[in-house]
Amino acid sequence: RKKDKKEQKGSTFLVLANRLPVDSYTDENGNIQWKRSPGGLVTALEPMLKKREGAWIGWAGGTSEPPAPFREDGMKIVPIELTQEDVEEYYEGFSNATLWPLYHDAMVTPKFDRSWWGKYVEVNQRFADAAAKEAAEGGTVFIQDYQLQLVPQMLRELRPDVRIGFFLHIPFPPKELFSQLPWRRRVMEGLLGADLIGFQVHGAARNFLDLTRDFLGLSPTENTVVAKDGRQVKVDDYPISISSKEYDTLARSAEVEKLIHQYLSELGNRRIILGVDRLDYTKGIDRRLKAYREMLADGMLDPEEVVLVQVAPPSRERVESYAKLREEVEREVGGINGEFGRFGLPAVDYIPRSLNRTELAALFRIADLMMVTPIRDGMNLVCKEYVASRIFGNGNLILSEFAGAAQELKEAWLCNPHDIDGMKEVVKAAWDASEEEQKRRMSTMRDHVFEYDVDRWASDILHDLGID
Ligand code: ADQ
Repeated sequence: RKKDKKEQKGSTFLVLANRLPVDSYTDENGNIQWKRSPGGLVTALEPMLKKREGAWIGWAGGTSEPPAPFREDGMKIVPIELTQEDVEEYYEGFSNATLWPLYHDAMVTPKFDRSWWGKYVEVNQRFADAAAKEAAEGGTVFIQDYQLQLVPQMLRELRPDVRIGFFLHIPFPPKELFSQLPWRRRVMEGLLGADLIGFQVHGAARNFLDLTRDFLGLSPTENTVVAKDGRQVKVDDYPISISSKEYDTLARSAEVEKLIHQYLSELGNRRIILGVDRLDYTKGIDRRLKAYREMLADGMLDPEEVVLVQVAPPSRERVESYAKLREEVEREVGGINGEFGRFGLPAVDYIPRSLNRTELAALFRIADLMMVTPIRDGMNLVCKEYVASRIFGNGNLILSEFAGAAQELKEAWLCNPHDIDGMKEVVKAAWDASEEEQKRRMSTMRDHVFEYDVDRWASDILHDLGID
């Protein structure tokens, strides 16, 4: 009863994200049940959601009518409905075929479609309305990512009493690219409705602040800008991270040990190069395969001694460029295996599905070289997971300069994925690195990843939002 009363007053801490932190499944009696989906963000925000009267507003996936709000794991879950058309225009369209490529260096041409924009506005308004209804007087609302950039302003208009934070998980582009967006001022103004805007890296925060001057005529300083209505908005970088200790513990577990034996016997007596990415054109999988193929062809690597394990679950398959990428990657893998594989021993072991954390931890532990080679990436958590899993303090992380994580993991073998020859040299150097050299680099990176874990990220950003 006490809870009901509290609920009527609304939530004092609200998270808004495109997706809910739960997935639905049908139990043995045919009823729909919910279980928490794995992910660092929900783990990091959980203490605050539990401490306060917490709620999470988001889309459950799918287009069937969502259930009424319910409680799960100590928080209130508020599902947002998306119709088929919403999914096509707001999500697959404006979010993933306009903003995603534009914010990642326009490496795939962004599509500017006016009806997609209209739907983006409409769905952002739906999220803002739901938050306005749900938030307690003077509460805090923490909005996530590029799908919801208009919500801060929309929510402020409805509820000037709440504190609003926004965090962008992907890069924020420089003026030269952002200028292409026909609705650029609307997006800037949308974001500026927040009290705090967080980015992954300093450069992204800088890009945003510069644009407040160029497009809105404001006068930003190092970390703040005063909006047109006189509010001070804090703009800073908050590099996101992982639950490092959890990964370390998992990597030492008996289940992982068991899988390691299994994998090693399946992969033969060869050293392992590993890639783990969502199948996305930003991740540089094609360049990695090209460099690997050339190294086999040049004799820099011997196919008897090496295998590339590439885990790449398909994502966003209904967006055209993703379907195309999948074909290209699969053709290249087939080509490499045709040329360099032997019966039962492929040169590339391609796994086109998602693995669970135990399986990933086992792969991280047996990978001599981990290749994280995005063309552009807001942060990239896979490289941090590799570092946290290297319980013996050795191993080689090859990391693109264009991942946000490269700002922190300076001891990695850094590379430019556009420079195939350069990348081959770096792989070769890492391949030949002594145990001592590996440990020197890895121990510094481990210290960093353990100190700056996702709990540290959450406490830093929530502290600056004024809730501790
Ligand atoms: P993503 O682009 O999805 O995230 P990333 O940070 O590397 O990229 O991965 C997120 C998670 O997915 C990781 O925990 C990883 O283990 C998992 N994952 C990746 N491949 C997997 C596989 N094959 N099987 C199972 N799990 C897999 C966006 C931004 C990033 C930013 C994050 C968080 O693009 O730059 O780091 O958000 O802010």
